[in-house]
Amino acid sequence: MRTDTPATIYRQDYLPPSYLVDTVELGFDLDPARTIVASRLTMRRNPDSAERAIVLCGENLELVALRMNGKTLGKREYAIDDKTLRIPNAPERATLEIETLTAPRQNTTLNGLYVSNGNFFTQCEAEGFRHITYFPDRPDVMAKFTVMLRADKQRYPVLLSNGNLIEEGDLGDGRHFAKWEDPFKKPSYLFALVAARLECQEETFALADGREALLQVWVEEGNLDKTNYAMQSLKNSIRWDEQRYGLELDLDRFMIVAVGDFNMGAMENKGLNIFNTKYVLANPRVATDTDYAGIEAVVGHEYFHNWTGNRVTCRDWFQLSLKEGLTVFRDQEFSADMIGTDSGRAVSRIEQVRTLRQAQFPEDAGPMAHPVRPDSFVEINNFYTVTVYEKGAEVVRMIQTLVGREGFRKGMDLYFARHDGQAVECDDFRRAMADANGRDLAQFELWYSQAGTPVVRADTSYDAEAKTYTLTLSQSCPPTPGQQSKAPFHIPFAVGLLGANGRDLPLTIDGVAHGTGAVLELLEARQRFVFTDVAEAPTPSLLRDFSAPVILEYDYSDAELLHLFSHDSDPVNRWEAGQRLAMARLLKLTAAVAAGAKLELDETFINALRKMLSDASLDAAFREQALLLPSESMIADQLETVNPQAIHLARQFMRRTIGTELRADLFAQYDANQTPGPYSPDAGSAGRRGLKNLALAYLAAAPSPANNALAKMQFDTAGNMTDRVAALGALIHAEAEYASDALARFYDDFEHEALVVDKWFSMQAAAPGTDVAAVRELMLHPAFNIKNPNRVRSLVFAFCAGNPAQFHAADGSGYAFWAEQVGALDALNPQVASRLARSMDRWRRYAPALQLPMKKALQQVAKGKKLSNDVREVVGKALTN
Ligand code: B3K
Ligand code: ZN
Repeated sequence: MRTDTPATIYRQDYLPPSYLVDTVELGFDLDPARTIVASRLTMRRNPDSAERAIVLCGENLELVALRMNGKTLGKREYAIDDKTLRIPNAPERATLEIETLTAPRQNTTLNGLYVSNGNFFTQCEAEGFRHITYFPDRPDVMAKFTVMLRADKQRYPVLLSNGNLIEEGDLGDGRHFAKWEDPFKKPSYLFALVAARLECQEETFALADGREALLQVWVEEGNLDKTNYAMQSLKNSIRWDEQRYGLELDLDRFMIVAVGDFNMGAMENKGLNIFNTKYVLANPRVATDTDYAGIEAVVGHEYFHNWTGNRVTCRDWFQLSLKEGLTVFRDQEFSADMIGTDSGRAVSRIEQVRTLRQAQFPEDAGPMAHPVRPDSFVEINNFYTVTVYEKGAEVVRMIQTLVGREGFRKGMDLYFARHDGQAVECDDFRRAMADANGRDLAQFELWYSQAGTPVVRADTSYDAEAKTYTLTLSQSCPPTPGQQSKAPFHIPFAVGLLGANGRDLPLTIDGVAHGTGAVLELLEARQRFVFTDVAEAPTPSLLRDFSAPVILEYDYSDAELLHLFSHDSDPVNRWEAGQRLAMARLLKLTAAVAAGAKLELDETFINALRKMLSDASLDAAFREQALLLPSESMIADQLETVNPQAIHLARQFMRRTIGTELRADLFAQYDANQTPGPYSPDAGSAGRRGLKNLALAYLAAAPSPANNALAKMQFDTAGNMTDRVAALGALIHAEAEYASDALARFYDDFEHEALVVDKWFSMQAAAPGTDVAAVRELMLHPAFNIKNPNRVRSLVFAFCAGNPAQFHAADGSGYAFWAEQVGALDALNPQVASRLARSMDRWRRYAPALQLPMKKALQQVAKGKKLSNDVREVVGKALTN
C-alpha cells in the first residue's frame, strides 16, 4: 500500500523481460509466523532485450541472503526498494540464490502465501508470487519449477504443489517433506502450494491415449460426503476436452483443493487447482441446483485453462481475455453440451445473455468501461471483470459464428500448433482463427480494442408488389473513457422471418438461398439487406441466439412481440420477446409509481404469460426463463434517471399481479412439476424444480393464507436445499408470520455448514424488508466474519449490490455504510474492498437527491490515507469518468 498517486501501466509500454529463467528450485520451511523461502534460479540474458540488469519483483518480503553464481552480493551490487530488486550489469548467465522471510499468518489479503483455518494456501495470479519470493513475476517468463516443502507432520500431513510428487519422507524432528516437480514450463502466477490437514476422494481415470491419471479432490475433514459432484464434473471435463477439441490431460495427476477463505471462485494452478469451497462442496442437503451448476462450470473452467491459459499463456496482463474469454466460452459450451438437449442449450444461452445485461452492459456504460483487451490499468486485479470474461467469451463466440464450428476447431488446432509453450497476445488467437479459415478478421479486432456496447438499430420495409423485404441495420457505439469515437464493428447478425402462421419463411438474399436462418455480416455504419421472394409481410426475428453482444433497437409492436413470444423457432428470441413485453410495462409502471398514478397491467400480457406457463410442449426450464422478469437493475439501466424505490414497487406490483391473476395456473404448475424420488441435479429435474419454485415465488408475491401455507409446507418437508431455500425465500418475501421461525430453524439446522450459513445471511441481506440497521445487526452475529470473503459477499455485497431499494435509502445511510465497509475491508483485503467499491459505479445516473450523498461517500473513501491502489483506482475513476 502506498499513499502517493499510483502509477498507470500502459499496454503500449510493453518491453520483453531482460532475463529469462530456465529453472526454479524452491524450498519452503513452512511456519505460520515465519516462513523461510529459499529460491535458486538459473537465468540467462534475453536476446530480445537491450536491458542489462536482472529485475526481480518482490513485495512485503524480508531479504535474508542473496548470492549470484555462488558469491554473496554486497549491498552495492544490487538495488532494492519496496517493489523491486535490481542487479545491474549481470553476467550472460546467472544462478541466483535468494532467501526471504514472510509471515503467512499475518497475510489477510489472501494473495501470495496465507493461512486459512490453520492450513497453508497460495494464490499467485496475477501478481501474488512476488509476495512469496523475488522473481521476474510476469507471465512471459516461463520456467520449470521444482518445489521442496517442509512442515510439521502432525499439523500439515498433506503437502502439495504443482506437477508430480517425486520424493517424500520424514525429517526426524517431527517435520516431514515432499518434493514436487512440474514437467512443464510455466509462469509464476501458476505456482501453488498447499500444506494442510485434509482428506481426499481419489480415483484413477483412463485418458483417451491409454494413460491413466490420478484425480483427487481435497477437502477439510467432515466434507468427504460433498466431493462427488466435483469429481464427476472433473471427469466430464477431461472427456469433453478430449472429444470436442482433441486436448488431453498432460499430467499423471490432477488435484482440486477446496479452501474456505478465497478471494474469487477458483484458480487454475498447473495440476493443483485451488477452489473456493463454494465451487466444490455439494450434496442435496446443502447445495442448490444453482450451486451444482456452478460447480460443473467452474471445475470445467479451471480444467480447460490447462490448455487455454497454461500451455498457451498471456504475454502480459493486458492479454488476460486471451485465456479468460476463451476459457469462459469453453466452459459455457461444456455446460451446454452436458445438458444435452436443444432447449437446454437455449436455456444456458439465455442465462449468458442475462448475465451480460445484468453486469457487463452496465460496466461498459460506466466509469470503469474498458476494452476486452484493456490499454491501461493501475491495479490488474481490478480487470478481472465481466468485460474481460463474459464479453471476451462473446467475442470468441462471434468468431465461431463467423467461421462455423468446424472452422473454429481448425483455428484452435492451428493456435496450439503455433503457440504451445508460449506466452502470446489476443491478436495471435485471432490470427490463428483467420489463417486456419482463410478469413479476414482485421476489422474484427475492434471488438478487442474498443470499449462500449454497440447499438444496432434495425429498420424494415416490405414491398408487397416486388415481394421484397428490406432490412436496414445501422450501428453506433457510445463514447467511453478515453475513447470518444468508435469505428464500425464487424457484427454477425443472425435473422429469421416469421410468417403469419408463425413458421419461418425461406430466406433469399442476392439470389442465394439461406434456408430459414441467415447470419448477416454488418461491417459498415449502415447497411441494407434485401430479401427477395418474400411472400407475405413478415415479423422479423432479429439478432437470433443473441449473435452479438449489442443493444438491438427495433420498434416492435406488441402484436409482433406476442407473435414471436408464441412462435419464434429461435428460443432465445422467443424469450427475448417476452422480456421486451415485460420491460415496456415495467417502465410504464415505474413512471406511474413516481407520478402517484394508478398501476395497471393489461390482460393481453397476463394471458401471454398464462399460455407460456402452461405450455406443456415446452421444457419447464425454458418456461421458467420466459416467466422471469428483468431485474431491478436491468430496469434501472433503461432509465435516464434512476429511482430505485419506484422501480422496486413497479416490479413488485407486476409480480403480485401475476401471483393474483395466474393463481390457479401457478398452483397447477406447482403440482405438475414436482420431482418425487431421490434428488438429482440433472437439468430436467432442476428445470422442473425451477418452474415449481418460480410458481411458489409468484404466489408469495401475492400473499394469502393458502399461499403462505404452501410455502410453509414446502419448507417443513423439503428433501433438498433447492426446495428449502425457495420456500424460505417465499416466506421472507411474503413477510409471512412463520418467516422468522423458519429463519431460526434454518440456522440451527445448518449452523455448521459454512456455505449454508452464507445463504442464510444473503437471503436476509437481499430481502425487501432489510434496511441498513438490520444489516448492521446481522454483522454483530457471531457467525459474521469480515475476514472471510464468502461471508462478506453474502451479507455486505448482497445488501449493497443486491438490495437497491434499501441500499439507496433516501437518508443516505446505505452510502455511509458502504464507505465504512470499503474502508474496513481495504485495511484487510484490498481485492475484496475494491469489488465492493464498484457498487457505486453508476452514481451519476441517480436522482439528484441521491447523487449528492453518493458522491460524498465516494469522496470520503477516496481521501482515505492508507488506501490501496485497488480501491483508489475504482473510486478515482468513478469520480472522474
Ligand atoms: N484465473 C483466476 C482468477 C485470478 C484472479 C486474480 N485476482 C480464476 C479463473 O479465471 O479461472
Ligand atoms: Zn479463468
